[in-house]
Amino acid sequence: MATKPEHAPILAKLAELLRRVRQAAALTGAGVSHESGIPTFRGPGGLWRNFRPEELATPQAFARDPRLVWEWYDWRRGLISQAWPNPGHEALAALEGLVPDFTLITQNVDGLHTLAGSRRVLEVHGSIWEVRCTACGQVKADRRVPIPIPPYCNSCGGLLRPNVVWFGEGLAADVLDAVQHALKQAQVLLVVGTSAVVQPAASFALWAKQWGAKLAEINPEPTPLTPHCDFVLTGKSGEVLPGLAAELAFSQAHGPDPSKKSP
Ligand code: BV8
Ligand code: ZN
Repeated sequence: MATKPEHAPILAKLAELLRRVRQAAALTGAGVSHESGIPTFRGPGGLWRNFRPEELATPQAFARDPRLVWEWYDWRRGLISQAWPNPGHEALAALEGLVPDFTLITQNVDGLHTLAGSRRVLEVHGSIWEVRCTACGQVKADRRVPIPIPPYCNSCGGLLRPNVVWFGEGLAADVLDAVQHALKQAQVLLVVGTSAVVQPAASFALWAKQWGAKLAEINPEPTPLTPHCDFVLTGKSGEVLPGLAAELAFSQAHGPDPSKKSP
């Protein structure tokens, strides 16, 4: 997918900045998996049986009806098991190899960044491919599709839950520490495919900015973060990010491309 003409000067400037920095990070949301066929939370197709995620991804919903919540997660696990990383995931994995110190912070639980080859990934909302026993607390990888509904712990017989962070639940303290460390170091933060409404992840970009990072947003739509961003690339991550990775690789190999000198 060729770079949109209006993006070329912005990509050139952003690549030039990334060429000069040691530390950078990316914060991704459901939008980066959209081109892999996984519905976003708030976009069209994001609903399941007319439930909103905020109604199902909660401890209360699980306590009230664990079978219903597991049917939703089983449906999503089935979708994700058929999905492949898209060029946006692959470009972010490439950026990890191009920027000396690159951390990928994701709100997504689908595991596609790791599948695309990203190694330094912080899954701030957990993983849909892990289960946690509500009785003994044991966490295990579980890729059964379909999964028994509801599934029980084979150590203690307790009811298993998805090992994700639900609304009203806190993020894991160690993950939050690692996020803050990465954001304090980052000289550039790419914000990709997130509507920036869910807290505390929606505040990560503003923390990074306060700590001196330049912000670059990649999203087909404006978000509450857009006015705070130094670079705004309006488009799909699977179409924009490969151009950024290519531009950075080129400028690292040859120095900035004089034909693309930004005005
Ligand atoms: C917490 C894991 C306190 C599960 C998720 C009232 C009651 C209770 C809580 C609250 C409340 N008001 C506020 C809160 C806090 C709440 C919150 O923020 N609510 C929102 C709705 C206002 N937050 C919490 O509850 C958090 N915890 O506050 O706990 C606490 C603190 C300490 C100790 C104890 C308790 C926990 C939030 C985590 C919830 N879990 N996911 C699962 O996945 O099943 S959230 C889930 O939704 C995702 O993980 C993600 O984070 C979020 C969706 O956001 P996005 O990823 O941005 O996706 P979205 O669909 O919104 O947007 C997609 C974007 O992509 C769009 O902008 C679109 O334009 C763009 N796009 C589309 N296509 C593309 C694209 N971009 C690029 N390329 C494309 N091709
Ligand atoms: Zn158990």
